Amino acid sequence: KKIRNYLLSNKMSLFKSVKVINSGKAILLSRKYKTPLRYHSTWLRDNALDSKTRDKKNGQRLISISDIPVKTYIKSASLNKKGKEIIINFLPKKKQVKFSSSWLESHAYDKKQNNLKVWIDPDLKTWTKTSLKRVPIINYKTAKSNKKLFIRWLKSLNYYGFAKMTRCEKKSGTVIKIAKLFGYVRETNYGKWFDVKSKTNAVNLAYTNLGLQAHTDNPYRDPVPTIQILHCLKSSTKGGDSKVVDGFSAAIKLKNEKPKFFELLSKYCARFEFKEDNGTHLKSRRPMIELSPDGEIIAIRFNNRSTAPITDVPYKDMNNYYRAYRKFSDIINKDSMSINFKLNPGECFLVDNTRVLHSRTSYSGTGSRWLQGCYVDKDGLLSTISTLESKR
Ligand code: NM2
Ligand code: OGA
Ligand code: ZN
Repeated sequence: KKIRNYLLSNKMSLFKSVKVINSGKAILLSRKYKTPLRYHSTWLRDNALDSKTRDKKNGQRLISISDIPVKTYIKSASLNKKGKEIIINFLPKKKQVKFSSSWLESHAYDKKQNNLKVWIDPDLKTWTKTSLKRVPIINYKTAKSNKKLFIRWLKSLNYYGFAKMTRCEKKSGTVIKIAKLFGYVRETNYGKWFDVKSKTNAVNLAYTNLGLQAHTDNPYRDPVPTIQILHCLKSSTKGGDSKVVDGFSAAIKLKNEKPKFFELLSKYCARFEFKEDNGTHLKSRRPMIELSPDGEIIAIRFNNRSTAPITDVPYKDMNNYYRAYRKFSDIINKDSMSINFKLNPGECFLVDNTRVLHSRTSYSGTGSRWLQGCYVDKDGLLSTISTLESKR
């Protein structure tokens, strides 16, 4: 109990000792009440924080891997400042480096192997209709004036891959103003922003009044746009209702119910394509469920309208691949998976387009419906969250 209380009350550990191990090829840092941590000599040398290794102004690394001798080893290591600092002496290239113990701890890699084969970033929260209790929502004015609420909302957008904004202006181009609150617009062949309206001779089915099955945008693009904003200017038609579905949640459900199907959709590349007469011809070859090399679900690509003939699944697996595709679609279309709403003028919603799918029902010819959309890069969103948080 004493140990538990200690661990709960102290974010930082007490560092007990540091030992050179493995003939100088590594150190072992012992901590009170916690497992020890090991670090290799080359790793330590590469990550030194002194001004000859890292530029004082911008923090960028000044040395390259070839500047570090292959035979780099640790001659000695000791704790300093009551365990708060570690001093390391390297050879054969003589060099002394100091690390703060807490820095080493927060950059530890000597962890228990993650035995989960498939996993999702623990900083994200997957959801379904019933588990997403409250849609992250903010009004435009608050987003501009209240840092604390704005950061919370941005974090939720990343956490759930979905958020709404209300009381935006009902003026053309507002979607860009919204984008610029946190990031940079990604211009594409559709423009910096685009009108989603029913048109004759539409270059894209999004520009008709047809319903659109839940999809991620632009899977034919490489890289895909990562955040999408859709802002409503007019909505007096019947229909045109919106839906969003967490694709990561759908992928996990598929894996639980049909692990073989999950494997097929993540192992084989699908193909996506989009062609327009104005000189646009986009093609990509990527799986519908993309995993990182160590099994993290990193992206969903799902778009019936733009899936090209799939030619990278061998004959023996194609039948099952289509069964898997159908099953994934069934899961995505389930009522229990989606949040349904109608977007009103002045409102917009944002999705992480690498993860959350969106859809609309078909709508009537009477009345008018006008949305404007744009794409924003997610790295900028994450960067904004990170810098706003560290400023606070
Ligand atoms: N628009 C709205 O990915 C898609 O083709 C969906 C995208 C045309 C930019 C529609
Ligand atoms: C789109 C889209 C949804 C809508 O333009 O990509 O999915 O509600 N539109 O019109
Ligand atoms: Zn779309």
